[in-house]
Amino acid sequence: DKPQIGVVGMAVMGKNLALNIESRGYTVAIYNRTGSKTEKVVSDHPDKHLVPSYTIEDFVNSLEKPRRIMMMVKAGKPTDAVIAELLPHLDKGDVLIDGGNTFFEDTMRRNAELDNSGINFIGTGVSGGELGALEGPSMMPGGQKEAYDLVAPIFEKMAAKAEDGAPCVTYIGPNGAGHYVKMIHNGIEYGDEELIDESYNLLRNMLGLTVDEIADIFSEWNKGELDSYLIDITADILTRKDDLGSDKPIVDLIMDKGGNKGTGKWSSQNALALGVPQSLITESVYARYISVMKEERVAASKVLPKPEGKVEFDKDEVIEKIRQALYFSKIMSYAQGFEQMKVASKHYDWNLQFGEIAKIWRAGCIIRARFLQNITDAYNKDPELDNLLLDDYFKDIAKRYQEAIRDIVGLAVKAGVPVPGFSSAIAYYDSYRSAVLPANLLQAQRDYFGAHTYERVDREGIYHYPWYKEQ
Ligand code: NBP
Repeated sequence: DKPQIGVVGMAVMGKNLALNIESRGYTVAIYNRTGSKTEKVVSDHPDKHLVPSYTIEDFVNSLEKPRRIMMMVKAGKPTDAVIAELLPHLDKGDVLIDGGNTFFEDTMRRNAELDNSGINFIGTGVSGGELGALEGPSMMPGGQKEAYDLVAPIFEKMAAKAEDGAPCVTYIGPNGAGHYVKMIHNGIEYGDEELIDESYNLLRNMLGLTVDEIADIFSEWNKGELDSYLIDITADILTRKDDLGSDKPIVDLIMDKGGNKGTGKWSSQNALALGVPQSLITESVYARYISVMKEERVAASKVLPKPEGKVEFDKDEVIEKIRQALYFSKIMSYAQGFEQMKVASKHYDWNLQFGEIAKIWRAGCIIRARFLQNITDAYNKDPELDNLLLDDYFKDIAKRYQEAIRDIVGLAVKAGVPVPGFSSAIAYYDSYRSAVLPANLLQAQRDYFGAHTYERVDREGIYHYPWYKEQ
């Protein structure tokens, strides 16, 4: 049998995806620029239906037609380099798939360029890390629909399965839609992590709990509406001790400098470009940036005073309020993420299906969580929903938990524990539910110094006030 699909790139993701596809009953062609990696994959897995090639030409020729080739190489220039090498050997109707963490505008460009040569191009988000790639990731494919139909049977088999058995993959939309949705997924992931980290910080530094006690709290929270992969791994992380010998919790020995690979920043930049409020992801990116300024923070901690006086509270009550504040903020974060996708869908003409997107995030990916089902339900009830907050389930949570987040943000500010995520969540909520905002004064200021004009609430038209005329 000729291989039904080929994978280019035998680093951890490509190797694991190839093994995953093979495990679903396919023969998989594999290729890597550095041949020794291909050799190693084959020698480590002698019983698998893997067909190695050591030149691009042999690799392409080994495949069943129309060819299906999945690239799992470093995003950016390497992806263009691999496409340029493959192109002379491909035929019209072949399907090229990019599973890297590619910037969606690159995917839009490549899709258009390849379309001119008659080559189909699918840009797919793949979430779930190394293990997800091997056992079943959540996949977000975008490109020509007819090309997706050619890979759908394989994708549906290789993807994670949700509790109801549904595969965590669906056609997202044309050209860059899949990579766009993956970018927002990653941005939302930044938000989830920031909110969990703020909760941990409050439990640790405002309540003074031990790491073990906090581990138990997260385990407990994971049994309820916060049930999610990230809460689960957080509870696990907090139980782990130093692997280099001391009996300290490993979390206390890890340097507090947050890394990033840019997808959160892309989400924020895109939100700014589209004019969408995206404060949760943006604050999460900033939180990582300020964390990296470790030396400056250490120096500042010695000269800038913290709040004076002690914050009084009932411990158990505050723990429950932090839980509510976390869930409330998470909802604001997803409301913003889906809002951004709604605006993007119109802007790029993608016709995104939000219920389907929430559905394929229920398993396999890093942000998998019980409450994604509530998002799917909300969009099933009303596909045109303006904002998640207007759905009955989310409206009810906001109603019941808003007091808790107000209390927690107040306490945190008093205690001097930074909560940029929680603060921006309640600020977004209060802005969104305000019939009147002070932008009336803003418009007056803009008109005063720049004659930028304004509209009036009591009559139609565009106005300019005679600011410089004596009254
Ligand atoms: P890397 O992102 O580290 O990329 C290494 C691969 O790219 C190797 O196969 C390497 O070949 C190949 N490559 C490079 Br670098 N430059 C090349 C070039 N000019 N021509 C041909 N091949 C080239 O691998 P990874 O961590 O497995 O990730 C693969 C993709 O999946 C990335 O886009 C990543 O962002 C994405 N992703 C990763 C995760 C994760 O959890 N790691 C999750 C989801 C998505 P060589 O062996 O010859 O150097």
